[in-house]
Amino acid sequence: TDLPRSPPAAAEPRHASPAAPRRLREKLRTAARMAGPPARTAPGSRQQVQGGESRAQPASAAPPARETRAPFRFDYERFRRSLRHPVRGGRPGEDPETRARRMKIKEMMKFAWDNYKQYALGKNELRPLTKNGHIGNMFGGLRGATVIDALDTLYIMELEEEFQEAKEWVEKSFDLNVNGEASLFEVNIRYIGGLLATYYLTGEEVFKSKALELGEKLLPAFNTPTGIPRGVINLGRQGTRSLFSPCSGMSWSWGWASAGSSILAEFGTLHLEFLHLSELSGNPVFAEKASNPQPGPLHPPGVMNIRRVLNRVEKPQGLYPNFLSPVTGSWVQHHVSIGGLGDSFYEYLIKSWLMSDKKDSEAKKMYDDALEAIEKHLVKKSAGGLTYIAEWRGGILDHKMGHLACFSGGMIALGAEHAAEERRQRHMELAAEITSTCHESYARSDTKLGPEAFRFDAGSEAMATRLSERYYILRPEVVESYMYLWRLTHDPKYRHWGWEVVKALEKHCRVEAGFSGIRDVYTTTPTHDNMQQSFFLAETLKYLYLLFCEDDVLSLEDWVFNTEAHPLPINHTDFKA
Ligand code: DMJ
Repeated sequence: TDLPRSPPAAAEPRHASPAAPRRLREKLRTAARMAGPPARTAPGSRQQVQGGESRAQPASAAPPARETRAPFRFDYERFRRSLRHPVRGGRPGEDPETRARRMKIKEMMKFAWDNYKQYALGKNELRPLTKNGHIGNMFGGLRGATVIDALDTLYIMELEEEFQEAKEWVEKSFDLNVNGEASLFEVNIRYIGGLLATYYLTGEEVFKSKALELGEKLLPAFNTPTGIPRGVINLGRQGTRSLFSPCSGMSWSWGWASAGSSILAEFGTLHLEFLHLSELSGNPVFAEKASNPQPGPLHPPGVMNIRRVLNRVEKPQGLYPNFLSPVTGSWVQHHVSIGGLGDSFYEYLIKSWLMSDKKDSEAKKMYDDALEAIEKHLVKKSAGGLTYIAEWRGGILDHKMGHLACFSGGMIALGAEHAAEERRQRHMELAAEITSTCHESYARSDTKLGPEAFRFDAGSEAMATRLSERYYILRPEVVESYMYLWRLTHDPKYRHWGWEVVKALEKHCRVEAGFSGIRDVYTTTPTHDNMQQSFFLAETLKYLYLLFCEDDVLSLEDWVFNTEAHPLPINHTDFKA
């Protein structure tokens, strides 16, 4: 999803996480990491909850993670041996044009990185016109969003020197000791996702330890009556509140979200990363407290619980609305979208199943059912024959697709690949048609870049009809779908379309000191928005590069990409060491 970059200023602290005594929390953590007698509180004791919303539950101890007294250690070498393909590198005998195109994209990445490094290193994003840095308000005092987002792309592209520069910044300057309001979703997909992916690719401990430390800071967001996390979290350590940091570890709903609700694409886009946090730490707390059947204030349930809540609540026509109350577990209003606010929830269902080596049948069923409802109620064909996915507002269709919704071509193709024959064909066709519609939204503009949203009403076909929807901010979703469709069909048109995007980016978005978004795709002399988004380095350039790589570079048999294009490994359950 993609959310307004306004501060959660209007949000009152509706929910306060419990102030767990620091010593007890540390004991619980140690107990979960090490075998040995788990820390226990008195049977039936109740923890005091601030804020009045959370149910007080009997506190029980966190279970030991392993049946051994040795501290848990993830076996990285074994993991590397489990991969079926090399992770990067060109292959001998490839077509020179493909190689040249890939090298061009690598040069774009170097240009984007070098300018960020020169003018904005340590800030979150580069402002390429004014040649300075942007901090923004999504990351709660964390810095270096572009560094973390770029790490795995630099590594994959074999930009060794630049990768070392980024790594050195993480080692020396990436400070997690911050105290500010962050988007749980954004910190998870960009920072946790970027750090995890880089650890898996390189085996460098610094990335793992930073990911785990940051992951723990996100846990208090789950402290709600239902265990559905809130969208905004103060990254100060829970239990360290003082006059100077009164909100440490507290969580809020976004001020703009209906009635204190949590957003489907936010709480639904944690699963992949949180399962890996548990895998790498040996601590079940991120996934769920497996042997703690009654989660409570000191034992907020992990991400697995989110599905339980979703499976309990009734879905209108089988569809998932975008706003859910973390207090009651019911929908707050009926807006359904496969674009912003809904998008990556669906993506994470199918990818959870793939990441589990197709063992997580619950996720697969939720995905299949959701897609069936979407096909039935939201997929439409325009008068001109273009297939699109409309939005749904309490039963009324809004005939609009956001740029964000264009990821769905790739997602549906990925799911189709693993479906039974009849479904496979139907879904592959649907994926190709949606991707083609998204390509039309680019092809029908003067810049050959697509608008933020396009409509199919009042005679319009795949074009923005409102001034406020004509901008392009270097988003990846369309090239993301090209990459999946290319890998799954090898139809050369996807590489052709990807190359058109490269040319358009060079022509309209490349400026003296980096790449910038543009304010209007329907003019050949667009003005720039002065922002090089971190996802341009994490996603747009990575997907373009992969489009011109052999299929075994970050093979889809070994990796799933999180929603920020950070590759996380599939758990090959049949691998014998
Ligand atoms: C990225 O941060 C992620 O792809 C997210 O899922 C949606 N928005 C941006 C890119 O457009």
